[in-house]
Amino acid sequence: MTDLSAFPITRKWPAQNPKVLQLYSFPTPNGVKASIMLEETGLEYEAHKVTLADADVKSPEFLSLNPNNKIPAIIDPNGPDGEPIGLFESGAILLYLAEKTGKLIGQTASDKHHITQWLMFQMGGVGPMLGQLGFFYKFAGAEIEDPRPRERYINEAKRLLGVIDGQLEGRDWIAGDYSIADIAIAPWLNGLNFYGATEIVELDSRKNVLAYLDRFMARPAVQRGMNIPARD
Ligand SMILES: N[C@@H](CCC(=O)N[C@@H](CS)C(=O)NCC(=O)O)C(=O)O
Repeated sequence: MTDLSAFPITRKWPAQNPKVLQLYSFPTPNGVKASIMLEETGLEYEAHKVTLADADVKSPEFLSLNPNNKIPAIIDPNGPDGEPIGLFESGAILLYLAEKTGKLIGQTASDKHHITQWLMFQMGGVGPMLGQLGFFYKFAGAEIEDPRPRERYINEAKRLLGVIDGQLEGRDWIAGDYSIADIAIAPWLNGLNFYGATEIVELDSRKNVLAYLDRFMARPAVQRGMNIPARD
């Protein structure tokens, strides 16, 4: 019997089946990267709902797995060194799952590096910038009178959309074949709908991005992963 008792998070979110991978997440653009990847690879897993409320994401049990209090995080009871492994940061989780399964990370070493490059572009650019756009355009920051932060992130979002649109010219997916780079990027593009920001960033003028998003959202694993764990 696999024993996950060394991971205090399992006291608040007990594993029903400790032999399978444990996902701690919520269906946000960062959270669904992990669930979509798990659905795409067909790995067996159990999803635990960790809401963004302090009582969950800042609980001592969650912090024991991710001291940075952010979803998603995982425990794989079948880690690479014959021992369970806990991981946080969606990009690290995507790379781990891709390497574990040999899926969605390309065929050659060059493919892998190009996919990693676009994954990092999402982690360092698209995610943080669109996240700030959401704050200053839809959430609490929208009330700030000074227009400069809002304009900064609107302009940055537009610029990033231009980069993605250019890269998608003549391509179905961002780095050749469908990969973890797409699983990282596309949920954030979809998040623009949630922010009510598609018009302000002129998404309609980015025809390659729009077609890409449709292609991504049509995948059965994406449709399942977008709602895991269920919000209620
Ligand atoms: N760089 C992190 C970002 C994760 C992140 O920002 N998660 C948000 C939800 S999308 C969160 O858990 N926020 C809770 C908080 O900050 O208290 C990753 O990619 O995993």
